[in-house]
Amino acid sequence: MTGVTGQDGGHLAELLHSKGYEVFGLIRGQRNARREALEREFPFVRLIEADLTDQTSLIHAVATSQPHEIYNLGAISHVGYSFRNPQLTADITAKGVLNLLEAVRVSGLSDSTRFYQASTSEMFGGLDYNRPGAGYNENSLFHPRSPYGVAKLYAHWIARNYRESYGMFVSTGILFNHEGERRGLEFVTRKITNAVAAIHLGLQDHLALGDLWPKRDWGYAGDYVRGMWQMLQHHEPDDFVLATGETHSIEEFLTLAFAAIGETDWKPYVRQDPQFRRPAEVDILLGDPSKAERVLGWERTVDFPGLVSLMVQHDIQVLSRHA
Ligand code: NAP
Ligand code: G4F
Repeated sequence: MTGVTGQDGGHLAELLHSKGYEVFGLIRGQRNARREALEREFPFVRLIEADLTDQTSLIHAVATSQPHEIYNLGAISHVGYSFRNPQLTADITAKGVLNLLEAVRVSGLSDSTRFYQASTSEMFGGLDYNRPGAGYNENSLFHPRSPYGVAKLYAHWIARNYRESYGMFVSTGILFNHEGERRGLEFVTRKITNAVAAIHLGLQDHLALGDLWPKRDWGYAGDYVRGMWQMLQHHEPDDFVLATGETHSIEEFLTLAFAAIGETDWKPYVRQDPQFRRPAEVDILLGDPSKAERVLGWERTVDFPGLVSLMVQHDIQVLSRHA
């Protein structure tokens, strides 16, 4: 897998290990603290040095691992960061996928390797004209609103193109936001739960955020990586939406997160800071996961209140150790 140091990479490494897989994870950069942390947490993952922008390293990684399944999770995945670094985002999040698909093809493994591409609900864009009432599904219109969304749309179509052109087993998962205890602190849910835990422990007195009205379809990452695995076990490659079918605003997330520490009003603790606003916003995301439920038997174990509570409790535990 690529992206083994990320949120989904951690959940997926655990899942594949529990199923008896030999797991190889691509890691970039020089030996550092992150690599050591990864080696401590997942001693069973065999690390290969490679970067999605470096074709030779990917060919080497494919030759070393001879993969039956590839999960391409590596990307610049933060939407705000992609506005500040659009070219880097194109190189990694878009062209990186092409580099990896080509590495498989030139290695002669097109017929034996199954490939999962991490597509995203950001490709839909959440604008009035393309917003279906029952939620976006696999046939909905795309209108990406960020350099990240545009790069992912290229990645999505090049993945589908390799399926159609070369008959490769390439499946795409169009995943709506998924969160949890491994979520990066730069994403809004974890930023909130980490701050709520810090406020509860007296380590912080407020939290600065951007716009609070956007709505997201938030699920639990552990459930979503199981869906990725199910896509590659299916008898044919396809495209699948994973979502909860519910959408909530950031204000609703704040209400539940502060309620978890006994605070009924979050407003005194939250300041708005324009630096966290984006040049173009995705107003509302709502997904329709009925195809994945019907065809793959995919199901979720964590609901929205359960997700918020799990994250706040986790962050209180982590911060208590350092308080
Ligand atoms: P994440 O925590 O941000 O992890 C991203 C991973 O990509 C990290 O392991 C990072 O490695 C790696 N990466 C970045 N640049 C790379 C490069 N040049 N070469 C190789 N690897 C590189 O993301 P996530 O939340 O786990 O998401 C996994 C994938 O699903 C991403 O592609 C994301 O865009 C997509 N997705 C996520 C969601 C969601 O809600 N989480 C929804 C839809 C789609 P470093 O540690 O070295 O930076
Ligand atoms: O947590 P976010 O940064 O996630 P976003 O932009 O929805 O993207 C995530 O989900 C996508 C799937 O739809 C993935 F493809 C992508 O890789 C990533 O995992 O922001 C959520 C909302 C946005 O409307 C943002 O403007 O929260 C708003 N927000 C308000 N204040 C903030 C903040 N977002 C962040 N990160 N930080 C803030 O302070």
